[in-house]
Amino acid sequence: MEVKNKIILALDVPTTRKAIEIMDNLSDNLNTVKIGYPLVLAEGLESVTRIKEEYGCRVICDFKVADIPATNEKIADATFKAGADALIVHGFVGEDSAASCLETATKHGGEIFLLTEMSHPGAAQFLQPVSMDIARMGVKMGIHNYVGPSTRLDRLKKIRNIIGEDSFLISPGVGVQGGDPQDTLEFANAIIVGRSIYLDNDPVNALNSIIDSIEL
Ligand code: NUP
Repeated sequence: MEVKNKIILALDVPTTRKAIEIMDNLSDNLNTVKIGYPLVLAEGLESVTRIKEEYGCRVICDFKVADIPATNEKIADATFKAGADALIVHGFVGEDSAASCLETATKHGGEIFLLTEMSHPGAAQFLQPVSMDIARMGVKMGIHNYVGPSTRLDRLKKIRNIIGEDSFLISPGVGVQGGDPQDTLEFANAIIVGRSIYLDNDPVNALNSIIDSIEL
């Protein structure tokens, strides 16, 4: 997977219209976006289909899927039918639940990203003690793509060591949450950035500044 400028835009905006307005200005410098609950709960999975059709970009659906295998399969099926290229899946629910998403993704020619440790402070409360085990589980399952935190680079480095250099690691937490783009890219293949771009008065300039600050 080649992510243009190593930046994945998190489109956590309330309407498809707003997402389109942002993408009209930024799409030249991006080929991958992440769409999650904020947009899909407001506008439906059609928002995924629309963004995909309009810009031809890769769409990662951030639904942090965390249910029993039978329900995960239905969630994954609907997501890929809407046009998603990849789906972010929680690992803490266990191998069977993640495997259900992986199998469904493969059936559709799509991919999953396994979420290991999250970037917010609360991740230290319950998730952190098991996040490296989640990464190990992913390796055992043959999963290629992972999500890890840019807010704790010592932990991101450990995740990279577990999953190996050939795996693909994307990292949220850059900007508003405190992570640094270039430092994160020492361990991650691409960074996920949302508010630092779409809340800026000048999103084009905000994106360009991040691109300028990283070694591509
Ligand atoms: O651990 C995670 N942290 C995180 O921020 C896993 C995520 N998927 N995210 C998502 O990344 C979060 O939901 C948001 O869509 C994006 C980061 O956005 P921002 O902090 O750059 O605005």
